[in-house]
Amino acid sequence: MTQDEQTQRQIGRVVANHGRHVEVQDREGHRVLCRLHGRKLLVVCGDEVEWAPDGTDVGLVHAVLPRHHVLERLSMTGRAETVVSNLDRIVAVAAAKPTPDWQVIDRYLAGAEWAGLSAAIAFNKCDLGLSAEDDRHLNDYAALGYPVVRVSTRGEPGVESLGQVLAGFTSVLVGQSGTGKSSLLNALVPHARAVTQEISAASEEGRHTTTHAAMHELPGDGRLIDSPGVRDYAPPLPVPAAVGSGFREIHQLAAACKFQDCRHLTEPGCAVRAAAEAGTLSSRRFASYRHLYQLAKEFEERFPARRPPRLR
Ligand SMILES: Nc1nc2c(ncn2[C@@H]2O[C@H](COP(=O)(O)OP(=O)(O)O)[C@@H](O)[C@H]2O)c(=O)[nH]1
Ligand SMILES: [Mg+2]
Ligand SMILES: [Zn+2]
Repeated sequence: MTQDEQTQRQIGRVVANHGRHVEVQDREGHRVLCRLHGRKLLVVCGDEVEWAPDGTDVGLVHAVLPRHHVLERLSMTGRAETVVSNLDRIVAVAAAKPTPDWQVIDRYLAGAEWAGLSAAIAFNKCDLGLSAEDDRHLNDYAALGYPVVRVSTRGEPGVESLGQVLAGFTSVLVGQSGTGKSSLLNALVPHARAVTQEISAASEEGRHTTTHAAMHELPGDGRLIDSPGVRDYAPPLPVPAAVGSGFREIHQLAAACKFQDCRHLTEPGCAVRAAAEAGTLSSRRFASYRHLYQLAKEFEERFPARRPPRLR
């Protein structure tokens, strides 16, 4: 590296990721399109990077600085793939339409617990009404201590409550396609102009309009990342014995199980199963736990060399 290159290197933040190109925001808030130096460099939205102008309008990213909290997903090969980095909070978005998949929400929440990330839930499209069942699920999450907001980008109740949940944090919107993540971003950040799409009437499923993660500055304080929707999300799984720590109430109940290493499946004296039978633990949450436990077991058997993530 020449002296000249050295002095030109600066620290910036990746605010959009287009594959081999990324947009880096410099200290003055200007966005610069950059190429990645070397094929091995893996960069995600939210990364702090060392970059330098390379004499054209396009800059060059040389290195990624150490990341703190990250959102990861489990790949088909059992690996953890980083989706976005340097986060404070994930906001799981569900909506009156398409029909909510609460198991996916539970997987996001469990992943957040394992990763040491704070998590909130936004229920969008309340203008379409809120079923008694969805309302009950939302109340259950609020009782567990997760911030829950009911919002709409089309009229009442608006998005102010979500703005309050996001203030001062770097957050990412996650959840099924078509729940209105990009619309929420547009409502909160007037100049974001994220692309949104009609839900196809035939499948009731949103199509993936958002193709890459992008970060926006919230008015006031805080940053918000819109992410591509996923049909089926799973976080990197810890060893099966640690799966319970992704479910706050199960983690708490487990202290009263007869066996310290209780998996809450068939063991006698299981306080978790007893709570599910008595109705004090949501049977749906318990089902989500068992599902993730099985998945963790499967991955352990299929990928014995895999290193499960360390819990935070
Ligand atoms: N009725 C209603 N429709 C909404 C609301 N928010 C978004 N939509 C619609 O839902 C569809 C999917 O929105 P989009 O933001 O692309 O969802 P994303 O896939 O989660 O980013 C679009 O047709 C939006 O206009 C809302 O609050 N109420
Ligand atoms: Mg979108
Ligand atoms: Zn138990």
